[in-house]
Amino acid sequence: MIDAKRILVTSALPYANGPLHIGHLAGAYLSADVYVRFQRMMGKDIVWVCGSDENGAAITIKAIKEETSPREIVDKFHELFQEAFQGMNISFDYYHRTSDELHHETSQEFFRKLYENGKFEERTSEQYYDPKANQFLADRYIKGTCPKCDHPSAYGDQCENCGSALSPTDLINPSSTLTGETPVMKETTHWYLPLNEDEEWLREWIVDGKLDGKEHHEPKDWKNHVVGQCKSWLDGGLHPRAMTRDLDWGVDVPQEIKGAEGKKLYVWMDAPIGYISSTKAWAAENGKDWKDYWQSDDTALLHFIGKDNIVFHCIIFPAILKAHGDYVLPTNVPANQFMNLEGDKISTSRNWAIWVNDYLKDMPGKVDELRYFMVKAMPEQKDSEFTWAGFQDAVNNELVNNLANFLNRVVVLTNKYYEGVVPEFDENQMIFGPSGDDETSFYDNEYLRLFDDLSATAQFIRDFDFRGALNKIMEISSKGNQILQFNEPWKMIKEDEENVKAVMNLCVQYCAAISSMLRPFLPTAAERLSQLLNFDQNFESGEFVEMMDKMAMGDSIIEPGHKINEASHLFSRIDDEVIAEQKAKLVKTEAPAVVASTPIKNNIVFDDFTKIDFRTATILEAVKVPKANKLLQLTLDLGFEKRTVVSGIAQQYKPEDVIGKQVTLVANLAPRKIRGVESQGMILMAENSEGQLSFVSPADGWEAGNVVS
Ligand code: B3M
Ligand code: ZN
Repeated sequence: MIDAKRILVTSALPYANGPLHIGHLAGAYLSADVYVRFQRMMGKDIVWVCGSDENGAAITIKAIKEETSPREIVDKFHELFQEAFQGMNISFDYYHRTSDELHHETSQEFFRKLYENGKFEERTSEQYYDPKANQFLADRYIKGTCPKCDHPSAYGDQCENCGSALSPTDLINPSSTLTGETPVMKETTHWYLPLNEDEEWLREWIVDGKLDGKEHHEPKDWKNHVVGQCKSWLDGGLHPRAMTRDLDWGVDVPQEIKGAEGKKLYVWMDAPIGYISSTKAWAAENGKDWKDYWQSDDTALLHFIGKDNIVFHCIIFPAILKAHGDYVLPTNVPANQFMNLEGDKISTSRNWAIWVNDYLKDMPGKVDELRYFMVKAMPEQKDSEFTWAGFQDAVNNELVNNLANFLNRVVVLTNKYYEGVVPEFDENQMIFGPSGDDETSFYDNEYLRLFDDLSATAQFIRDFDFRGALNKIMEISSKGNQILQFNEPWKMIKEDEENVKAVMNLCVQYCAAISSMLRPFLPTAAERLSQLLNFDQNFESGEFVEMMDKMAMGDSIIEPGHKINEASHLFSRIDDEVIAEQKAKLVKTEAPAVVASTPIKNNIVFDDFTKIDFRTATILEAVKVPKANKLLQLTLDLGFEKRTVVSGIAQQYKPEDVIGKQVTLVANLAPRKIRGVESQGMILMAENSEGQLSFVSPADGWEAGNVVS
């Protein structure tokens, strides 16, 4: 359990290369939101930071695929992320972005400190290189078979299937994700973090909870699957890991360092430092000292992530923090496993996902319903499953038939019998408890039982067991329904009014308790329930603790005489048609080999085809078209004449790389002005499903000007 003076919570920075889906929510965001909202209710000094992860190959490859710039990609998704998080009531204290200048400065300061303290090993070695794309291949620029689990598409830095940290040279049958080419080896220099030297203290820290010989955290508080993964990496032996890359997008290696030109920080070095820069930005806007949260032993640091990020948050980032020396290490990394969808892995590339932005558009006003089911099905200890049928069942049979039914009956009956005024009651009044066992019990016993259930719910949350906590809240609601069922106030009102007063008063306390504890999970519904009870429970500064103290003393949460408002429904059923519509949207785009990524155009007749004059040609010159980052101006040799042609290949090919290339030209395409340049024809390019381009060329050394038919 966390009992530090301050709590700093981070959630994995989503890569700004694709929209958020429910798997992201299930991993690093919804669990953290429940935890942070609860700790705010407890009056804790807690800060929660996140931001968009805008560097690294994930971004640049997307930019190439969409024939645009990395800047346009990150701006698009940064905005989409904020819409999605706000829509789902994910309540970060600060949401930053790693393309921000403050982040670059923070990351460079960090790198400079490690460099100056001699924490890096500078190494020149042979690295995979794609001669066609003129690009060194690391991280997501290269993929191959994972040496650990045989997954066919492991990346150069990690296998997303088994989570293993890899290096490009670990991959079996590697290929360039830019051009598909088999890479060659080429010398380059990088700065390595000698993780092998950290093995011993990392093992003691993770397995024994000790750091520098002192107690750091309770090892049993860490999830078994997190410790298990870390142990297997440690047992496999850690190796020096390059902390820089040959890239043209990301955080520059501080330029005063010799050999830094053209080098960027490895994205998994700068991204976690994004937590620090986000905290700095928050502190600056809130008059706080960020060092109180990152450089003080009074702070407990918690990383909320998905299991594919464990190695980076439990091994690599802690090693970077330790190498710096001024920073705290995480007290816990309560990583979730994966949420699957309708029997298959969620997959962005195969469009097998429920996109958060789409859900918010399709299901307006159903945010708490999704939050409810996502917590209920949260992959806390093992992978879990989202099914639309399960979602509908949870909403209709739990939120509507259990929770809303109980709350509504209490508000309706209190208004009916007492005009909404919470009745006085006789403390010695005997009532049937929720178990409905024969002997009745005192009101006080039942009220104390409610207090115990609330306390148990709070402990589940502190233990990062959000499913257990939500289940407990629903159990309280079921008990409330049972109290009504077994005491039957609608009958007793004619025979034993004292009993009804005690029963209805107790049920109002149940409603107030549920409303308070629902707040971290279903903030909108909890707020609306507070309004129904006419009972302000904002709890932003610890009032929840006061409420629990009152209950422990046997005092009512809502005093007799308090007037509640009229009933209104908190949740409505979800119809089969709505579910059918959502399921129909789930269409997997299979791997390109199965379906043409672009449908075949309508048939033409042979005469149409003969009108086109295709010729072989050789590229003599190539220059970038000014202010057009996608275009190259080519000078082509047709043997009998030269042509100027403008082509949209600049994202993938540098001018100097296409000189001498033999291409196929559409020679009788009417000339047209493109960005002020007259283009006299068009060269043929093939595009694959990843958006990579390839020339359509005759055999090497072929004559220019030959007819192609
Ligand atoms: N951008 C997300 C991922 O691996 C990655 C997390 C960074 S947290 C510092 O899916
Ligand atoms: Zn693997």
